[in-house]
Amino acid sequence: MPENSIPPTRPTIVSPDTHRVRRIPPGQSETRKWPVLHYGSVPHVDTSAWTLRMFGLVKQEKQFTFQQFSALPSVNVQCDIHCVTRWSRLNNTFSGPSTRTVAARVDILPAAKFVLLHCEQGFTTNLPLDAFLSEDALFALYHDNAPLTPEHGYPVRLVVPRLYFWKSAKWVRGVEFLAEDIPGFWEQNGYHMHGDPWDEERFSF
Ligand SMILES: Nc1nc2c(c(=O)[nH]1)N[C@H]1C(S)=C(S)[C@@H](COP(=O)(O)O)O[C@H]1N2
Ligand SMILES: [Mo]
Repeated sequence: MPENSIPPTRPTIVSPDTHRVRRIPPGQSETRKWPVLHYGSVPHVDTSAWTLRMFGLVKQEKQFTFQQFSALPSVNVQCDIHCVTRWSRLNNTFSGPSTRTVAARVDILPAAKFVLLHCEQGFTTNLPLDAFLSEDALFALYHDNAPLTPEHGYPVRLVVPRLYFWKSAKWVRGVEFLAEDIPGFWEQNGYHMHGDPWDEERFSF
């Protein structure tokens, strides 16, 4: 892009849940702050060594460098987020390539029905492929027009607004396409395999 050209505007996707009359799911309370929540420590990620690997049930594996990934067409997603620890934060804008844009860069085999996200330091989380590919799901590089901070997932995190926020993997490094649903980190510790906040799918027991 020439230096003085206007940056391309990103299309805005409004998460369908923001149109609900009551936007706070059952058992949740609204917070204006943005709490930080994760297992372990905040990784230091060097974008010159960063890659995103797409593997598993795909015709051919694909790996993006950070430069390639951040050049993908981006969207803004306006959405609400809901942590299973009972806070909800309304009216967030996340920006980055949609999961559909990223997934379109590989041929996903028909047998693939689930994904497992792989993150720095071995964190994983699982979700159905159709939830991963929902219209308001993206790989976010920005929140409210500022780059993600290290504690919120810099350089790239997943955001799937219509599932509990633990599915929104921070510091993501890989997407594995699977025929069977394999429990990720929190899911192995009793959290729900699906995690719909409107049905309070908090735990799997
Ligand atoms: N890599 C990684 N991603 C993660 C987690 C984690 O432990 N590691 N925790 C999840 C949980 S439980 C929540 S609620 C959100 C919190 O994101 P935030 O700290 O940006 O609010 O990140 C999710 N993504
Ligand atoms: Mo969470």
